[in-house]
Amino acid sequence: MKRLVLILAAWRLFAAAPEVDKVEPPNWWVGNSINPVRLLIHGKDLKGATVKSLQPAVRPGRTQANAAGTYLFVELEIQENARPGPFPLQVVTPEGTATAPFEVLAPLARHGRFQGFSPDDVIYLIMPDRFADGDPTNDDPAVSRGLFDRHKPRYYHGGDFQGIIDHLPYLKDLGVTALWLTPVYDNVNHLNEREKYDGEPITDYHGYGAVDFYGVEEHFGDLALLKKLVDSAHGLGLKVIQDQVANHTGPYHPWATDSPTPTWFNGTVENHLANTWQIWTLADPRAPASLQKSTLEGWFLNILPDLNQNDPLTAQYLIQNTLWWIGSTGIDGIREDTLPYVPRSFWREWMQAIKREYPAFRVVGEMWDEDPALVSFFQGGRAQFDEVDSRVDALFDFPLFGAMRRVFAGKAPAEDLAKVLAHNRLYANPNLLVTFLGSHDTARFRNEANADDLKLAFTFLMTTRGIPMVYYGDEIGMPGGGDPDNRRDFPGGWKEDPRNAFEASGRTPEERAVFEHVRKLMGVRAKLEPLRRGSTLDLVAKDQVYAFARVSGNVAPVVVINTDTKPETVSMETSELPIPPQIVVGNPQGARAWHDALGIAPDAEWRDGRLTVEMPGRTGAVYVIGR
Ligand SMILES: [Ca+2]
Ligand SMILES: [Ca+2]
Ligand SMILES: [Ca+2]
Repeated sequence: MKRLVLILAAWRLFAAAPEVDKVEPPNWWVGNSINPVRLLIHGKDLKGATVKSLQPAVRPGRTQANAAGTYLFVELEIQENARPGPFPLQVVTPEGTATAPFEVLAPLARHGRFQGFSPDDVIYLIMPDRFADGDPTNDDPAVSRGLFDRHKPRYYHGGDFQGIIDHLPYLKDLGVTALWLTPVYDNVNHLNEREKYDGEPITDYHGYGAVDFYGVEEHFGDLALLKKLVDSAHGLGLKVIQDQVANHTGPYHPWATDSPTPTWFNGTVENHLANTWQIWTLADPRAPASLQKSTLEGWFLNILPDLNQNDPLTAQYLIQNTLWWIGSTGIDGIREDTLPYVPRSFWREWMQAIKREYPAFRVVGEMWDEDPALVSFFQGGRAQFDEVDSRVDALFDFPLFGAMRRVFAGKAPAEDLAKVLAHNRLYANPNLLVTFLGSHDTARFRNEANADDLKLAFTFLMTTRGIPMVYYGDEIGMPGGGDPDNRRDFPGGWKEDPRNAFEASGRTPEERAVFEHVRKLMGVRAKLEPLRRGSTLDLVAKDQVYAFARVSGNVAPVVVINTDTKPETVSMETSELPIPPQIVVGNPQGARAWHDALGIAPDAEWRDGRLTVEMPGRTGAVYVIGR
């Protein structure tokens, strides 16, 4: 008995008052669909702590700490009558009391925010570090000194939110309607020694290595500037899509060595599976869970801690984090990284939570595979064999990406485009696929094809079904091989650059030609509703020609693409096109000029039910009736 008293006395001697240094989320809204919200408090000596509120309108519930006493979960119910403003909470143990800062926010303002995206949009992908440097004072911040060097392809180059804000008018003029920024989470403030490039450590300038899911990377700006970016974009009629990652953290996230629950990650730093990328097993009814395990739970590159969405506390943390970013910034959509490596049952729950709070909001998931049968499995809209409907709205069209790259580089017949689109039936909604010619993860198309090939590919991209996406710099035909060469700085984004390709006068003749073509295409797509919303009717699909109509109501622009270097006479049967009868009535000869809305190809002639055109080599046209 005496001994026990001594031990207790010693414990009391060493036990210290609780300390709090972080609360996630730092604030929450009155009237939110998630209520109570579950806070994750970080600090010291939190074991056994209870949480008290000074006002009855905010009611803390049960608490749960980790064994180390460094993390404390507490549910917080926010009553409708809670007054917006600072609402510090008291974290109490027998040893003392700490204050946990928290703020109650007024109900969300929704007008012009959380808009979602659709085929009416053209997305523009920006890596914030590589687009434009609007604020040289954050190039080499005090907290993360030494990560900035424009001569090193995997160091920070100085691009930031202000640079994007400064160039919104450029993007508006180009004709894009939505911006996708690669992740803006706070990434590690020192060199990443676990990845090497040319034998040297790198930086996480790309943003995919979060160390704080509620923080903003200091090289880019802060939360207030991100909000300003979104508001400024909205002011010009541009939407913003945030890149989020729920599959893993960066290698240096503090959770990696001190996790909030024992099952926060799949495995530990010392003992985990490596990812085997076998996505196909996830869509295979015959594959046992043991075969799928390394794909769902394996760590990327064997170093990125894989979050365990089957831990209900992890799942709720991730869901609240997503809702918090949306509500805090006003963004319109999410591009979700590494989608297939997370259980689809989690995505269902996550998507339901998003739509409950933001009904028009949309998500596009990264599901990188060129097999439409596999990609379509991951699109929401219907339950698959496992009875799970992921509810994920959109996916990237990697199958069409692959075909476009081959066809327009002259390595495959034009017919291959139609063959990929023939798989539309596999998707719950093929019109919500995001179509693209390249991204930050692929070599640039200009690297393997000439400017004319690129222009022709853009003609197809901007006229086929789906939501087109343009990778920054592709609109001027920027070159660049695989990562990191595909992430060069946009010329003119830095004051010291020798020329400024954001302005016509700073572009080379080739850049000007590509830019003007892309700009014109976006204008025609905006003007011709069927190019965005119409169904697709194939008219000709053969070795060097692909022709199709986009049909909406009684309007049907006809797109003709000749991938051959020689001119080609293209004759199309049009009996299934909804040509307005008054056109025929007003023209007793039955002949009618169709002209190319792009102003490139000669007129097509419609006679006796056939549309015929003499298409020049390597040319695409969008035919519409009359002038
Ligand atoms: Ca900067
Ligand atoms: Ca940082
Ligand atoms: Ca995973």
